[in-house]
Amino acid sequence: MREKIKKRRIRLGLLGASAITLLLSGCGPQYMVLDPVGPVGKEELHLILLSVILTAIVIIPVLGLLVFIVWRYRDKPGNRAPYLPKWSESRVLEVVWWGIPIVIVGILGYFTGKTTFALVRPPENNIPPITVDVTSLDWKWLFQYPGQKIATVNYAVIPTGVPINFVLTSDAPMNSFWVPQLGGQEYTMPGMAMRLWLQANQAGTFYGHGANFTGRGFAHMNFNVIAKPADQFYGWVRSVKATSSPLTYAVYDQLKKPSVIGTTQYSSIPPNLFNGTVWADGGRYMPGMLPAQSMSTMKQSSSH
Ligand SMILES: [Cu+2]
Repeated sequence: MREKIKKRRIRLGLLGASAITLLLSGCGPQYMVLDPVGPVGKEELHLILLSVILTAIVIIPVLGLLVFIVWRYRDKPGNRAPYLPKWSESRVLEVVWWGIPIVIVGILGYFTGKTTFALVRPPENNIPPITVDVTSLDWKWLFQYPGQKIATVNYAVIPTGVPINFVLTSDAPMNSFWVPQLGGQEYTMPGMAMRLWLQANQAGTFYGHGANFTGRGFAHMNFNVIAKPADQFYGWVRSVKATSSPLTYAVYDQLKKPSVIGTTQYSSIPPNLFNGTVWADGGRYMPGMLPAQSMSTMKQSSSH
C-alpha cells in the first residue's frame, strides 16, 4: 500500500514538473498565436484570453462539482441520505445556473462583436496603408504590390508600423491566408476578393502558411512575411525593380500551373492581373473594397 502511494506521488510530481516547464517556457515559436507582434494579433490574443477566463468560470467549478457529487452522493451500504421525492425546483438555484451563463455569453458576445467589427478597419487611421494583393495558387503564394508595382512569390516584405491591406483571392482551390503572429486567417476564394488588415510593429521574419488543405503540394504552401523599417522596405522595393524580371501574363500562366517552387520576385506587374483574376471567376468584393477606377472596365473585360 505504501509503495503504491509513493509511486503515485512520484508520478504526480513528474506531471507537475512537466506542466511547470511547459508553462515557464513561455511563448516560443511553438505558440505563435500567443506571441503577437502587431495590433491585430494582440486584439485577437486578448479575445482568446478573455474567452478562456470566462469559460473557465463555468468549466472548472462544473468539473470540480461533478467529481465531488459523484463521490459524496454515491450509494453505499447503510445509505442514510434523506429521501425527497417531492423536491422539484428551487428559484434560487435556477437563477444561479441560468444567470451565470447568460451573463458570460453576453460579455463574450459583446467583446467578440466589438473586436470583429474593429478588425475590418485599418488598425491605425493616421498612417497611409500599403496594399498587397495576394493570390493563392497550386501550390504557392503570389504577392502583388499595386502601389509599388512589384510582385513576389512565397514571401512578402512589409514596412513596420504601417497597416497592410491584404486583398485575398485564389486562382486555384480555395485556401486560407494565415500569418499567426500578425493575426487571424482569412479565406482566399476564386472570384472573390477578401480583405485582411495586418500590421507588424516590430521587425522580424514571421511564418505564414495556407490553412486550408488544397492537395498534394499543400504542405509546401508556406511563406515568410518579413517586416523591415520603412526606409529598408523602400530600399528593398528599389532593388527588386533593379534586379528582377517583369511578371507578364505569360509568366503568370506558368506560375498558375500546379508546381512547388521556392521564392522569387518580379520588377513589374500587369496592371489588371489581380482584379482580372477576381473578375474572371465572378468578381465579388467585400463591401467598400472595390477600387473605384476600374469597376466598369473589369465588368466588360470579364464578360467575354
Ligand atoms: Cu466566398
